Amino acid sequence: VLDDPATAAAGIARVLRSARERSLPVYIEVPRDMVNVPVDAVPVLPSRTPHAEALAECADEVIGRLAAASRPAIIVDVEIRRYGVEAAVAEFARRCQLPVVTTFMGRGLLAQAPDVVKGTYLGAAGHPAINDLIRDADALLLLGVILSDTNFALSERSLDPRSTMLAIDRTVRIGHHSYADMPLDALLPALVERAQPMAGGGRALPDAGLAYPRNLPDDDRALTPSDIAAAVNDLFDRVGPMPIVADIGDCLFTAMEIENTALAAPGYYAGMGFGVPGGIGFAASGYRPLILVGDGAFQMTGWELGNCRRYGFDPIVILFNNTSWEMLRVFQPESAFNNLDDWQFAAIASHIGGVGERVHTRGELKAALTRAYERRGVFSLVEVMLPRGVTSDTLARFVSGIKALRQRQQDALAASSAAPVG
Ligand SMILES: Cc1ncc(C[n+]2csc(CCOP(=O)(O)OP(=O)(O)O)c2C)c(N)n1
Ligand SMILES: [Mg+2]
Repeated sequence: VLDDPATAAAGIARVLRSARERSLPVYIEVPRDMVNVPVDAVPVLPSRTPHAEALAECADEVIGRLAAASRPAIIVDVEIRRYGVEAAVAEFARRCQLPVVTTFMGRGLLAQAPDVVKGTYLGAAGHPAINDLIRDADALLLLGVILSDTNFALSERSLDPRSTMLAIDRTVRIGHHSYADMPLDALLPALVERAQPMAGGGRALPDAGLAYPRNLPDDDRALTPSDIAAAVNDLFDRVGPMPIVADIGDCLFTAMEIENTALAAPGYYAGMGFGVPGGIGFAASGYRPLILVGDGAFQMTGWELGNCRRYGFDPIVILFNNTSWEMLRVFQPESAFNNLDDWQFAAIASHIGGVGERVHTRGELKAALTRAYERRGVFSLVEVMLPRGVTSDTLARFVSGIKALRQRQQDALAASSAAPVG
């Protein structure tokens, strides 16, 4: 709060440095009666760098632990983007021959480094090979990883300090000690400098679990969400990857079955309605996005597509229309409020400046996606009709994982209340 003109400039400088260093929003509050008070010029403060000896000790320790492990692995999350170290992480992993996975919220990171990214860690909901890789790791380096349920709810391991090294929020925690003032943009260059092929690196992973669906047959079979992933992978194989903006619902789980490409989604708070407006924001930055959205979320904010004509934006929108809040139904099938009406979204598109097509079969989806890709200057809405009760393979694993977790918790509760007291 800028309530003292004598300290205002220093305060503004400190807060702006923090915004720059952390790539996070900051707040500066100006009281109404202070708006016109003159203050000193605001200096640009230099970024803070860690103590050189502390940095060397920290980097040596990280390297030492990775080198001594027989099954080391790296998990990355959003902070490696905020600190601008994605290329350095890729370089480090390459030189050490270490496998890298992203978290759920970090999906889309390192899209430029497909040789190092093995996939996304979703615990029991993900590919079994990725789950095994992380569950069995005897040294785990977590770079910029947010320890939240969104990332680790279905994890089949505890992140115990003996085998975990966590660099987040300008601190590196190793075992039971930590290095303060150790931001990723200082740590990564120090790690790259020390990188060397590791004894436990270069392990081959079973490819079977890692392959994304492809080669969607051109036939009259009804569609499933995972078919949409296959159709998008086929399109990307032909025309190159597009950035994806996804809403909440099965569309986000389906996105995990699409090749690793730039992905924006409301993973942390899971607020529905982000997809279409988020995609328009993406289009405003000059890229043509692929927007994935469910019919429930489209009911909320889909109409914003009407703004595309004014700006000449031409996003491709794939609408997963299962006439359902399917993500809720999978946990509570008995609740009829999950049934939504058929609003005929594709038919509305032309009235708000776009082109809509409704598809029911695999062949229709392939053809409609190709037409959408070739159509420039207007938005394209491909409304994919899906039967209620059919989910992507990833959401199906997520649901069975959550149900198993709940069961274990209930069993543990029952066992503890049955135990004699004292
Ligand atoms: C603003 C908001 N309201 C409610 C929810 C709870 N919620 C999560 S998923 C979901 C259903 C989404 O339906 P839809 O967009 O059709 O996707 P589907 O689950 O059918 O794939 C709901 C209601 C939420 N995450 N955010
Ligand atoms: Mg739906």
